[in-house]
Amino acid sequence: MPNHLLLRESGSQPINGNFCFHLYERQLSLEGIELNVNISDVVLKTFTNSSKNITIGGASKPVDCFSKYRVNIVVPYRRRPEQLRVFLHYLHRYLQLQEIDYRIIVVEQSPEMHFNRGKLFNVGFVESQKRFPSDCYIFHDVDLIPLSLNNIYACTKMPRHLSSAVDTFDYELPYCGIFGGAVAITSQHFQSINGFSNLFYGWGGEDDDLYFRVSQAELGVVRFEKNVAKYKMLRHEKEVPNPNRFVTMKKNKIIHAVEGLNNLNYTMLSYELKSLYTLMRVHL
Ligand code: NGS
Repeated sequence: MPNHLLLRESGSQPINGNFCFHLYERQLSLEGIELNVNISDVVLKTFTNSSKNITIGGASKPVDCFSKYRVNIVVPYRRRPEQLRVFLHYLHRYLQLQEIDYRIIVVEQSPEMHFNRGKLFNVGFVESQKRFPSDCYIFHDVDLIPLSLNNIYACTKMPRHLSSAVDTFDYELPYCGIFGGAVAITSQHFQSINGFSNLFYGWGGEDDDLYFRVSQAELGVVRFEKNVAKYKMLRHEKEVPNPNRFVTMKKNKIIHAVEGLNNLNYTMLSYELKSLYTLMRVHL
């Protein structure tokens, strides 16, 4: 499996010391970072105060070795504080165990419109590339928790569907083109497919549309085996599906090249470096 993973920007070398060995070489386990699905504000504050090596804005990298993998993790968000707390509490510890050089970026949509997951990812990508560029992105839902440490949070040569074995689907793929949840893709590939569509307001379709874009560009998709790509989905009420999603998907099959990153518009309402994440609040 490690051979499939792309190393961070070519040419990067540790200035002092050595590359990290990472987990597949050390066989650590998740012991010690068990998942707690009820994290209060107080618990998260205690975690923040006690956690070492997370810099303001929610970035971290190993201190005693040079990580082979550097990634920006973008999380679209609105009104799910309980899940965000659980996600941050778990994911920081998980990524630190994996010895990844990472930053967590939360992109929060203002209340006026229906939630637009794809567009929030596009904004997170564009804004992050301006401020803290990375060759590798993970587009990640806040309600998904990776359960195997071997699911290294890095990019592969082909775009990777990370969350292909989710507990709510009995760890099976519900259909072969499913491409939602958590996806890793290089910046170069993401740019080449013109990102996500901006047109999906409401639940559903934007991830299938991304799969279409990736297939059209013949990039291929990779998934790791079931016991590696295992996730727990945190409980939440089912979102109301967007009734227009099939029409939009059909239309996008023609216009995807001119609809996405290249015609993205939004208003940044605020930009804040929180202790455990970088927060971008946007109006779409
Ligand atoms: C499909 C949706 C996807 C969604 C997937 C799984 O039906 O956007 O279900 O959803 N596609 C359409 O509606 C066209 S889940 O059960 O994980 O919420 O990702």
